[in-house]
Amino acid sequence: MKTSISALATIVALGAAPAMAAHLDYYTADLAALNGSGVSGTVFLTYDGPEDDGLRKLTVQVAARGLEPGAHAAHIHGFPIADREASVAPTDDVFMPNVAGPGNDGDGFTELLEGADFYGGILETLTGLTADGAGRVFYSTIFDVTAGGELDDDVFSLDNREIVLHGMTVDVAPDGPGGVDGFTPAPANFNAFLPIATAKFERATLDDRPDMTPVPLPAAGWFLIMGMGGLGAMRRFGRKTA
Ligand SMILES: [Cu+2]
Repeated sequence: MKTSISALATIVALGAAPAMAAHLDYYTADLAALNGSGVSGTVFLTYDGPEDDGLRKLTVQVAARGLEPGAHAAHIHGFPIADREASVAPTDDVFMPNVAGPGNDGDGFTELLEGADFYGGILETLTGLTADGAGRVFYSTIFDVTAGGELDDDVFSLDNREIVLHGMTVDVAPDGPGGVDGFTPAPANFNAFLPIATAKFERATLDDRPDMTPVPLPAAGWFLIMGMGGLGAMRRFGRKTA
C-alpha cells in the first residue's frame, strides 16, 4: 500500500540505491500540533550509514497538512551530545502553556524557547520547507553527515531527537521578548518561530515510510483553491506537488 510513491520519493529511493550493502536505519515521527495549529503529519528519516567509502547521509521526508500556506522554518532539534537527555514533545500534557512557572510565562503559548527545554536546540535546518495553497507539505531533503557534527554520536542515532515545524498567525502577541519569537506586529501577526508541531523520532522500518503522493483534493478543496486565485493558484499548486 506504500508502493505508490511519487517521483519525489522515487528520486530519494534512487539516491539511497547505491547503499545496497550499507546499513540503513529508519526513524519515524507522528507530528503533534502545538499552539492550536491543527498541523498533523508524518516525518520519516533514512540514515545511510558508513560504507567502505565512509560516506553517510540522512534523508528527511515530511508529509504534513494543516499549515498556513507559504514558507515555514523547520529543524531537527536535540540536546548536545555531551549533554544528551531524553527529549519530550512539549504537548499540553507535559507543558501547560497557561500555567506560569519556571521556563513558562503562562501566556497560553508554547513559545520557541519554552519548547526548547523539551526538544533542545537546532541541529539541522530543513531549508525550503513550504506549504502549498491547501496547507500541505510534501518535502524531502538529504543531509551529507559524513563529517559527523551535532547529529553524530558514538553510535550514530537520532534517538531523543525531534523535528519541530514553526510559523503561524496569532491573534495576540505572545509575552516575553518579542524579537526572540519573530513576532510581526499587526496586521501581519505572523510569528515565524512559534512552534506549530513537533515529534520525537522513533525507530522504524521501511514500511513506516509515508506515502508522499499528494492525494487529490476533494471537490470542495479545489473550489477553495480556485477561489484563492484561479489558474495562478492551480499552477503554483501543480508545481509544488510535482
Ligand atoms: Cu526549530
